Amino acid sequence: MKNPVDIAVTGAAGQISYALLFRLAAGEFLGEDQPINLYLLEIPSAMSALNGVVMELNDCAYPLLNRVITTDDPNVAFHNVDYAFLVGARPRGAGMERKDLLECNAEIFSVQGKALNEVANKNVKVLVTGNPANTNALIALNNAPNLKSKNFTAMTMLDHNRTINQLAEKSGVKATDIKNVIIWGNHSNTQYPDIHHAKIKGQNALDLVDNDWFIDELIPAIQQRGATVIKARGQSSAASAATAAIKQMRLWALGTPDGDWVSMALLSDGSYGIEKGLIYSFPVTVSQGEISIVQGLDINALSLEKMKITEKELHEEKEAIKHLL
Ligand code: NAX
Repeated sequence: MKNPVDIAVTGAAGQISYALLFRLAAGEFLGEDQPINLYLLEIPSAMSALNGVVMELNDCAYPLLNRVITTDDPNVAFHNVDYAFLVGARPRGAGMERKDLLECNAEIFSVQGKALNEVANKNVKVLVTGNPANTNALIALNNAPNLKSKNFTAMTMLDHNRTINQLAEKSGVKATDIKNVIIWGNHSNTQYPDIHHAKIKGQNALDLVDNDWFIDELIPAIQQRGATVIKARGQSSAASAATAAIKQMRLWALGTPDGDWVSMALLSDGSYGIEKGLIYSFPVTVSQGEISIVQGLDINALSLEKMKITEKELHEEKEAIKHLL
């Protein structure tokens, strides 16, 4: 048996974690020969609920689950961890402005960034799911000067998967027949799901589906998908978010398949003219744990306009919390 890897999950008593933890413990992330230790972080008022989740984890008698540690202290939760799923965040409360939401999450993610900096494994991979995910990731990485900025990504894999699914449904093929979709920008309703480079069974997607459907239906459907799920279910996406979190971290750890890319939000290096220093979703490939932004894609005027809209929103989010960076 391999040595256990240490995995932190924050917001561990929340609904995404309830879908995530059991699948991590079952081996869906790193495989069925990789034991894990789980470090679960919550706020004090949620510790009782978290203990209930741990009882259930233990009741599964998972062969791969070596140890479970629960805590409300980030310095304990991130001690030597190899992977950190930052799921927990403050939801928007009644009467809360967007700026207030950004600020109180900025506080949470600056504390967690500092703790990661101090106590995590220097190669820790940090995936931010908690919203506003891109800007939360920016704050965490800014508070972790001893870690490489490429150790931080925010999650746009759910948006990526949603786009694959809608394109597969529209063209009557399986999700595995779809390749090379892209989510550009922010995990918000300004994101730009782009299928100009997408392939359906190897053929250009836009030769097979109508351009008007892409513009008038697909783009808004993906931008609004989170709200559509809430309307139907009465709660936000949880199992699909957990699936996306496992997929993003797994591909980051083990590499992307040949001939395809995925979308991840990471620190912009200026690729495609996007402002450096924003956490922006790009098409990426991963090899040996290193993420590379796919270069050289043709960007038409429509795409450029939409990429700039979501860049502007991220710029404004960064401005709103600038004093905390
Ligand atoms: P829940 O409200 O069910 O759970 C969040 C948990 O985080 C709670 O148990 C809370 O006590 C905990 N928490 C709050 N502050 C914390 C802190 N400082 N340290 C540790 N734990 C803390 O939310 P859930 O549905 O699980 O969603 C979690 C986050 O994911 C939300 O911010 C949500 O908006 C975001 N999402 C992001 C998605 C993405 O694609 N990036 C999609 C799904 C989801 O909407």
